Amino acid sequence: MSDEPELILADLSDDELVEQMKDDLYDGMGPEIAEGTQILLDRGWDANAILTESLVEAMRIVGLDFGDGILFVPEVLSAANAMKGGMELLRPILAANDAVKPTGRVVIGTVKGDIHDIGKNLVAMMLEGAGFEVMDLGINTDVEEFLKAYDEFNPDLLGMSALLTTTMPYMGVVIEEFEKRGLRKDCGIFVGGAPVNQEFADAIGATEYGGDASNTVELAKRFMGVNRP
Ligand code: B1M
Repeated sequence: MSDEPELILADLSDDELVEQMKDDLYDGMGPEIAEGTQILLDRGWDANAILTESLVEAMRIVGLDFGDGILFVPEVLSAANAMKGGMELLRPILAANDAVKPTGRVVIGTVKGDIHDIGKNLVAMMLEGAGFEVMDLGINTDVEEFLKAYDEFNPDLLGMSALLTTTMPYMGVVIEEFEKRGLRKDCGIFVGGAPVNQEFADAIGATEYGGDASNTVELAKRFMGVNRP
């Protein structure tokens, strides 16, 4: 048995709790992440601040250590699962905005070959919160699935996420196909994900590059204002 006193998350100050949550996410401690998230919510924290200051920041550190060979896939997966536990609590808050009329329709997916979905889920959640109707195609989405969703859902926007340098070129494949079929005039194409940048987005002819989830929502709202007065 350890002599260490039991750590009670609720006894920590806000700053201490945020630091502890970063450690816990790094260690893949799902229940502690859910508990910490709930405590911050109960203390009146904004859902966005909880996301950026604790969950996303912790995942950034996980990514750095993964890149440096300090962490391996199983540990990263546990961290990702722990993060999802926190996000589930934030989802209803980020997605709830009853006063908002439908702003537009979005089809979103992580592109073929790529199974990273945390950032894409965050973008989808926040778009929902801004009143967009979102059809989420999940991960590993190929061009046929994007086209089928376009036919079924008639979106104003198509969103693609890629986290790997090897999968980001596939966004260009999808854009080219939409272009070829003359679908671009009715549908903006947004791209994002950690390795994507403005230069790449411009090179493949995307309508917009979303650096993070809130910036993407702002761009999407602006796009709707400009294109659908
Ligand atoms: Co992966 N992985 N991973 N991984 N993983 C990265 C991306 C990596 C950078 C880690 C590293 O080496 N430092 C590296 C890629 C290197 C490269 O391409 N050059 C990498 C690698 C190599 C791999 C594997 C190949 C590892 C292996 O198997 N050997 C493998 C690939 C599997 C595959 O996809 N085929 C793999 C697997 C995994 C896990 C399954 C273990 C797990 C994913 C779990 C999941 O998503 N359900 C995982 C994770 C968690 C990561 C890191 C650590 C974190 C990603 C994340 O969730 N970030 C990541 C390192 C990193 O990115 N720093 C890494 C938090 C999230 C909120 O941020 O997704 O960037 P992000 O989203 C942001 C913005 O980018 C933006 O808004 C979001 C919120 O603000 N955004 C958009 C995202 N999509 C958008 C779309 C938009 C607009 C904005 O418009 C539509």
